[in-house]
Amino acid sequence: MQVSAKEFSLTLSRPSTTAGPIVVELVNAGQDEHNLHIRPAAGGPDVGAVGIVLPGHHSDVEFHLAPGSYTFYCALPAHEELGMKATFTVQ
Ligand SMILES: [Cu+2]
Repeated sequence: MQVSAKEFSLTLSRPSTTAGPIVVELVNAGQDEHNLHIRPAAGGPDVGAVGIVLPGHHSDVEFHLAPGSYTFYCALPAHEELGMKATFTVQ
């Protein structure tokens, strides 16, 4: 799946997937640096992350997420509050 990041939103290519390995491609379509962190939607510590991607670049990371609902967000200061978050479900 692809996650497109810009100021200030995250757009997911799909809202859900079935359990199993998933490759997340973080594409920085904006003008600032962004990253992608994943935490359970109910809260708690991060279960995965894609490091900082520069504008115009992308990074692919494979995750193994247990079934559940997750929040994808940019962990740079204030970026989540400004709108860089989205919900993703693993069935
Ligand atoms: Cu960001």
